[in-house]
Amino acid sequence: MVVPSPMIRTKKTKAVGIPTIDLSMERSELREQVVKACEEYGFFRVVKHGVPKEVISRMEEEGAEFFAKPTSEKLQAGPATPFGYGCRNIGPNGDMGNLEYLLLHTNPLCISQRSKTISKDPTKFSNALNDYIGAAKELVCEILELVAEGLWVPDKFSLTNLIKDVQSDSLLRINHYPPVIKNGNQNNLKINDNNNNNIGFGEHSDPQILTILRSNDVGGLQISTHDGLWIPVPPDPNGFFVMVGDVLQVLTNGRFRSVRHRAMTNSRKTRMSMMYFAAPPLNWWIEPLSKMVTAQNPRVYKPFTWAQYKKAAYSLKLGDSRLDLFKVG
Ligand code: GA4
Repeated sequence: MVVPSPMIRTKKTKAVGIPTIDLSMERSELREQVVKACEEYGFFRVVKHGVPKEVISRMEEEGAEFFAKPTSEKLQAGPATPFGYGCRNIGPNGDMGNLEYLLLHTNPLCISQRSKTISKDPTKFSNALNDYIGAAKELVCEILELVAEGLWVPDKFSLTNLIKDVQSDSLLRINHYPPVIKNGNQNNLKINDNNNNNIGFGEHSDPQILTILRSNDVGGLQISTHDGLWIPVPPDPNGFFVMVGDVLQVLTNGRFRSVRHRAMTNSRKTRMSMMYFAAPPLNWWIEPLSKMVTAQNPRVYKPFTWAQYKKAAYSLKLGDSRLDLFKVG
């Protein structure tokens, strides 16, 4: 059973409901719902996910504590090239957003090193982070198992194996969007005086397999439907949002499509979101699962390693479409 979610009327007056999936429901129905949501939107919300509230709130508190620090202290955790504290600059090719963030590799060794520059109590910070990452990873595995079952892939662990490896290149990002007042003052961040100053983080898809997003109760996230309509996503601090990334598009030979999304700023409240990006180890090969390639659905993508894909992503702008570079023919 799909839990009814609020209907949202977009500017073009199409009413669209964000799929909401209750993870406590019966497995056979669950896998169908997950596959349907991945096909239709590449995006859904999960409720009754089993992640303890305390794991989420400890992470949220650590994030809030970090961003409340004076800029000079935050800068000690940066620059985010590629990991650490970043402010307004996104990636290496001139993309900008109205936000500050922490971008971290999920490897426990990297976390214990980084925590020293982020918190006065690095052990507390890294414990909160590791617990959150562990819970997000479990959630991803549960969803990927359901995907594999729902697509009748013979080995139901073929997708989860990609991220369970100790060498997995998964990342954690905490984004902090202070309120942006048009032509006025903004806490900490200088106003971006162009027409896009209500964009917090520009339109893009995530390169990885799956993203688990959680935010506080402040809206701002928008997703694009396959026919190009932008839908605002009502915030839900008790739920998680799941996004299909580029690699899952490849693995399903295009049956799922990675969701394009963006974050808008808000003029009154601070938004904080946390994303876990589930990725394989750098040297692992990615190609459409054999079950997904048939005479009717010939192979769309060439094989490539995650390192090759990452390199392509980092050589392009945030909103560029990188998947086209890996198409057959
Ligand atoms: C988008 C998803 C993740 O936030 C991210 C981003 C990364 C970055 O901020 O450094 C990228 C962006 C993201 C895709 C294209 C490249 C790389 C910025 C950019 C211009 C951490 C990721 O893995 O890819």
